Amino acid sequence: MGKDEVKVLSMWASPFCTRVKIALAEKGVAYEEILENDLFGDKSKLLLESNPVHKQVPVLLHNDKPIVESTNIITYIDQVWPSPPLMPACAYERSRTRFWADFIDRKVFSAGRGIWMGKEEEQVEESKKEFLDALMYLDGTLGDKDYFSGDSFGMVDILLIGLTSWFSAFEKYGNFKVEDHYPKLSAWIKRCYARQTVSESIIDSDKVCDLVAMVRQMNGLE
Ligand SMILES: N[C@@H](CCC(=O)N[C@@H](CS)C(=O)NCC(=O)O)C(=O)O
Repeated sequence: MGKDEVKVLSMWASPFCTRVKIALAEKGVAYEEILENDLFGDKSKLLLESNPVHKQVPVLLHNDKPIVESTNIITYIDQVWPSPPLMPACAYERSRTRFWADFIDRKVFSAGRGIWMGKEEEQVEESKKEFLDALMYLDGTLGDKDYFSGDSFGMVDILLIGLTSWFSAFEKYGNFKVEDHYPKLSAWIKRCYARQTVSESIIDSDKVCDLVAMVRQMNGLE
């Protein structure tokens, strides 16, 4: 095969795109980022053609072939560029990784959205409980380890850390601090942010808070 051409269709505030960027950085794969300007209005022809079902970013274009859905993209990246591996070697640990990947995909971001988009106090409290409960399980499985699979940064770390740039917004509108509830998880976030692959890809949480405030305003929430 000739030289790999890798492109990421992306949007600056998307935590799902952050995941893909971190995975590529971990693998040392150079890529071109193509930013969508108006994800909620005028989507690009390239995005609509590459992800006709969901019409969402991220999309990885590997030699012009589209791969969609961030967790699926990272699995693909790990198979095409195997070093360093993001999945554990043992079948049992791999199955646990897939379980937590699915758990994060189902629970974390949607609960967080419920906090900052909640109309009634009750809805916000319900989402806050859902979010903190999800983190409780994640904190439990992390335990005293440096990373979710032990000593090395891997799949579960990437999937969760990508979402954390939105946590300040969840904290602001839910009136809580993750650190007060889960110091180990909080230390893990700092540990991950100290990695260059994460710090160069992660979104500025202040900018996320500004965006969230704007979306709330547009929806008559403030
Ligand atoms: N499950 C998807 C979620 C991707 C997603 O929600 N992308 C958002 C940006 S953060 C998007 O493209 N939204 C535009 C839309 O839904 O029309 C993944 O993991 O890739």
